[in-house]
Order: sequence, then C-alpha cells, then structure tokens
Amino acid sequence: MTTQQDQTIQHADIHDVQRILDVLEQDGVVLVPGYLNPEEVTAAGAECHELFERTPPWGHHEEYSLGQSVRMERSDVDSSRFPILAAAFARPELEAVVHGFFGDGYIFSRTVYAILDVVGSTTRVQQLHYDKMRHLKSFVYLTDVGPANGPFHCVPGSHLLTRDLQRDNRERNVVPSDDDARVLPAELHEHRVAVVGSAGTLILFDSDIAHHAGIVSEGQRLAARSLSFGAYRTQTWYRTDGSVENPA
Ligand SMILES: O=C(O)CCC(=O)C(=O)O
Repeated sequence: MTTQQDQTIQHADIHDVQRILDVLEQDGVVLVPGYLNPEEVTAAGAECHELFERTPPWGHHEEYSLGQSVRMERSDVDSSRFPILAAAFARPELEAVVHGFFGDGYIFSRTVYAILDVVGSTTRVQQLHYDKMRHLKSFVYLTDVGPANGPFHCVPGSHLLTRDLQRDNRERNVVPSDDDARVLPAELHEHRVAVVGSAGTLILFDSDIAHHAGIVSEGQRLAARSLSFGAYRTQTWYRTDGSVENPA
C-alpha cells in the first residue's frame, strides 16, 4: 500500500537551512515547493529537451528502456546554453544546505541528470533500494507530478535503518552491491509514500532513505536532479570482493 504525502512529507522554505537540516535528519526527505518559478520551469524543461535531442559532447545518455536520461558533470555544463539548469543546482541556498548536511569538504551538485520518464520506462531504481554511495539528492520536478505520472516514492525515517545497516561497511570504505542495497525489511514496502508535487517543487533526500523511482502509468514526468557528496567521496572505495569501486 502506498499513501499520499500530505501528512507525511514535511515542507520547508529553501532559505530555512536549519529547518531543512532538522527534517532531513529526522525523516531523510523534505519538500521545497516553488523552488523554481513557472518561467524557470518552462526554460529548464526546454533545456532538458535540448540535452536529449542535441546532446553536447559532455552529456552522456544513460541506458534507458523508454524515455531519456542524460548525465553530466556540473562543471562541464555550458551555462550560456543551459543557464537555468546550471543555476538551479548552483544556488547559494542549496549549497548552504549541502554544507550543513556534510560539513567541510562537501562536494556540491557534482553530477546532474535530466530525465524524462514515460509509460513503459523501466529502470532498476524502480525497485525499493537505497543508494550504494551515500549522497544528498536535489530532485526537481519539471512537470506537475500526480499519482499516475511517476511520483518518486520513499519511506520517511528509513535512512536511519539503512545507515545502521551500512555502518560497518562505511567504516571500512566498502560499498554494498546493488543486490545488497535492495535487502530491506518487507514491512518498509507498506510505508512507501508517493511524493506528488507541482512543477518547480524540489525534493531533497538523503540517499540512504529506502526509495524507488516513479513508474508512469499515464502521461510523462520530466525532472532534473543533482548529487552532492561528503568529503568521503574523494577516498577510494571498495566492493565487497575487494576490487576498487570508486578510485580516489
Ligand atoms: O526518478 C525518481 O523518482 C528518483 C530516482 C532516484 O533518484 C533514485 O532511485 O536514486
């Protein structure tokens, strides 16, 4: 069973950094309605389509069954051609959140994705999971997202459980496998919340939260997201078999 978020996902203003940090610590997810205004939403949407259709050399098409996903490093983004996307993930208020979340040495909005999900889009992240390498995700809806067009789902509070599950690994710089990151107590499925919101809404979430990508049954969902990390991301990380997962 899935519930709508009305009572479950807390809202905050992007300038209220302390409240955002408090809610992230407690719930692992917070919603910032109106992060982009309607003009910015329209312009960001057009920039995403430009990325899909005339992909610059620094953009990488991700494997996607249907729909689109283009990944890029923010430092590569040509801000004269993609001004709104470049600015959306570089805002000082957002950086203040990332700094408060990770402390010194944080890596701000390093990687950015533009994503179009349509009926029939399938990806592995549609299964309930947490992310192998912890990060803070800034996820902006660029279309209105209701129950049918692929709302992000998560289980508020579950980041505390997975943080515990990964404590030993993290002390040893070990990342779990994709399969390990899908081993979750069955009851979590019952507590998933569908995060609906209007275009321009920002969802900030701790990637330790149990979550899955939206599944579109009608219409489509356009979105963009950035990933921010703590200083640990510059260290070398290993798979459980001892091979290097992320070179420093
Ligand atoms: O596309 C979504 O709804 C969110 C997917 C995502 O960020 C993830 O699975 O890590």
